[in-house]
Amino acid sequence: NEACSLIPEAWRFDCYPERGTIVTQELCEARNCCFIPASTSAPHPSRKNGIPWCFYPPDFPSYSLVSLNDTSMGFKGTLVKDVKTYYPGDILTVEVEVQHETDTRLRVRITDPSSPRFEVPISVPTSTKKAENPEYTVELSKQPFGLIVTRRSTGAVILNTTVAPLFYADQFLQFSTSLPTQFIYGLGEHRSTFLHDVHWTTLTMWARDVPPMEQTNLYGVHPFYLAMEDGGNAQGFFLLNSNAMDVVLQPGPALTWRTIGGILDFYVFLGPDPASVVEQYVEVIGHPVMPIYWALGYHLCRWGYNTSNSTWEVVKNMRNYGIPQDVQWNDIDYMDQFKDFTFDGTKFDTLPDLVRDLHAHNQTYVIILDPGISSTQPEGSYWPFDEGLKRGVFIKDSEGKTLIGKVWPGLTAYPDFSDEVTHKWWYENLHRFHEKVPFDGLWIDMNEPSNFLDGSTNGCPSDSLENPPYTPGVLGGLLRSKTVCASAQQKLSTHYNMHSLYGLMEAKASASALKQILGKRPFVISRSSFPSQGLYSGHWLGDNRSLWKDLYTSIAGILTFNLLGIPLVGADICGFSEEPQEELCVRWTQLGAFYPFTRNHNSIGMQDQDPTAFSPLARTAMKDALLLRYSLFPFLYTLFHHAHAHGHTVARPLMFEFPKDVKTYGIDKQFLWGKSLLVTPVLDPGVNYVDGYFPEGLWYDYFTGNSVRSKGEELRLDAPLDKINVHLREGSVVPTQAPNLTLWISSGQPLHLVSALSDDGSADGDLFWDDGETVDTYETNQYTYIIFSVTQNKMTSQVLHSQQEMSLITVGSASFYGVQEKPNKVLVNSQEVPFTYRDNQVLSVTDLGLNLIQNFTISWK
Ligand code: MIG
Repeated sequence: NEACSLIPEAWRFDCYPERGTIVTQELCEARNCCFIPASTSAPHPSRKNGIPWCFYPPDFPSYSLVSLNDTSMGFKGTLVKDVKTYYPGDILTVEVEVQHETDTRLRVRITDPSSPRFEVPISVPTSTKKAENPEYTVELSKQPFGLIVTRRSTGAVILNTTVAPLFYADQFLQFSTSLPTQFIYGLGEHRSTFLHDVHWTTLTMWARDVPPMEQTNLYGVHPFYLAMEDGGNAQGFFLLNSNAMDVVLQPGPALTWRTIGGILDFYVFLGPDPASVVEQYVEVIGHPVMPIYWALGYHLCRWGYNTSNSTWEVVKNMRNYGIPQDVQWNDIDYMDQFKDFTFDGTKFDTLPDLVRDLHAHNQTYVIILDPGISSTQPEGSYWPFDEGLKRGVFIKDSEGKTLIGKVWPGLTAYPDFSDEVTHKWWYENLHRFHEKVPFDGLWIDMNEPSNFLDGSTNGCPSDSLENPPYTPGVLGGLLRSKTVCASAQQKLSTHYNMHSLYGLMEAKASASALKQILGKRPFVISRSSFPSQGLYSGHWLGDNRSLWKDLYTSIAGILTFNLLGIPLVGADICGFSEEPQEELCVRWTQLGAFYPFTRNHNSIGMQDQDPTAFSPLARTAMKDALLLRYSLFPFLYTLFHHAHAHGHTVARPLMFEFPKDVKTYGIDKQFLWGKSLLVTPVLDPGVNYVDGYFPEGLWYDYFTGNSVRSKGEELRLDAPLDKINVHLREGSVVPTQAPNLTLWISSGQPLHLVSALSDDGSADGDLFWDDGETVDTYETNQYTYIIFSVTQNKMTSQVLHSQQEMSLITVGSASFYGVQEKPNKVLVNSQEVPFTYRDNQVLSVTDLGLNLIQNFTISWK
């Protein structure tokens, strides 16, 4: 067929995505598709990552648009199709609704007008007024139906779904679009480079407990991408769907969404810069919460401390060595036979004392909780299960009986967090346990939910939920693989629809319970995640290994989650599984000091890897890295405020700040904090230097103030084992504090302001400050917000908001990098003060004692 061979390989859309079938010409043609063996790929690539041999012809039957009406938000049309596809449950008439929600946000919903289908139960903004000056235009192709969205200002195509047919069957919904360029990011949770590879990559989404590896579905699900257009504009796309799905990237460049349930409900974001795309996305899914201050301190954890006393020992050693630590954690070994809401009365008999000791030292304590509730305890001996059963909080099997799986405590039932009744029960459990062990935060693990069995002790029925006509490329090949049955029933819907929402809903229940118990901002770290997760928790990247490769891939993971609206994210510092290595652990602690969430965690049976376990040299290097983090707390805290208030990223890819510089697009060995601080970690063994890319401009060594001017080039930096390279971008002011053992202490210290002047002598920065733990201080005006700006030899602080009862810190000192000539005098609020000036153009003043909430000036002549 000539029409077939005219389709370039890069634009062939797979007509036979089923795995495990050798696609023959016969099978392919039975689907009315084109069959052309491709030289460079196997007939049925097991991971479907090659050029498809069987692909849709241009005239493949699809929907046509038969009517179109204006609505208050845009328009509504009806699509019909007369030929059924080879998937059962074809819905031959569907409705498409295009809503011009804002000038930079378009929403499209394709639904079944004859019967309601599952929709993801997260709250999204509702608009009632059509956008007045949309930055997009929407064009429809009638037959076959397709949607073309372009950027009004440049004509760039944002979405073009005419490239392949639309499918809308009960358990197979699919559409494809062209991409503006090959530069595409997001689509979590996967282990990959920050920049995705469009050369036939299938990214499967379905929450799964598995140590992160390439090309498989992992713990969380995030159907959102950000893509770059030629010229440096950015666009975003979000498919609001929780069913198991494949996302296929191909070199067209093009992308296919293939999901097995729900509806097609998606958002297009116009940016135009990458940061605005993320802001617009976060506006839809919800802004991440402001973390409690100590969440930004150093966290120490391991699986297998084995006793409360040995946990305590480490805490004491840390104090003795003067290494900062805010939070101590325990893993499942604190529990009595792995049962939630219990602790081992023998090995962990001193746990309550340990927690009291932590509190006495202004430190906090976090426990792990798994969702599985032991179902085999003698009746009357285990309240969580007895009471849960009574209240009907557990997930049911397809026959309505409590579904039983198996996790650490043996046989377990799974709380159904889609039910409010379960939230109440969860809260009561936490409340009762908190009376015994006054924990401060929660680590919710295993919430994919994980199951050591496939499905349940009774297996799963054989029905269309368990064996859908098409199964995405989930690890294990079955939806129930290492989780509960897809056919299980939850309050809101079947597990088939709800599975990947489990971590989100457990986080919601946990955060709300903690808030009630403690009356403070809840601290929750979750393994599984879904869009909106940032409203309730942070995330860690799961079971990495103590390998250099894993040190490197952690950066892409952290940047991706920042783009997904979950800025409080970190990887297990020094690696979870495999034995720790000293040099790696030092480098990892240096990089980890710049993870938004900084936790050292280790697997059971491995050698200790907390900083006190190493040689004095290594230990000191780790301590220095952590002190550096603590000194930057005011800056980091302010970045989290901007994430909360405006949807900004905290750990930020270079391309966000330099979208016109294509050389930054693939960078995932370096990143920024906010717009200002460039982190260039060592990621290789045995070296004392590191190469890093510096976008065009002036950069200052954070520690010395020495400047380098880059033309947009790679520079080689000294990096002995005790050093991590950190540079300040020209034009920034960063607030810091003298570090100490805990953030409680250091955050009471006077501020030191570091200004890195640009060529024209200007710089700006800001500070958000509050009591660190009260819920919603921003919303209820209990905070201070100050901007600092430097121009023409003068720094001005401007208090934009100050509404704080408690006593405030002072501004103690300031340094200015890039002051080109030695001043004759320096004035603070027009009073002359002593100063120092070094030949590397650094001007410093100390002993200022300035009241933070009064405007001040520092000037020099
Ligand atoms: O089946 O609680 O990812 O951080 O140490 C393993 C024990 C269960 C997996 C978590 C890991 C944790 C471990 N958990």
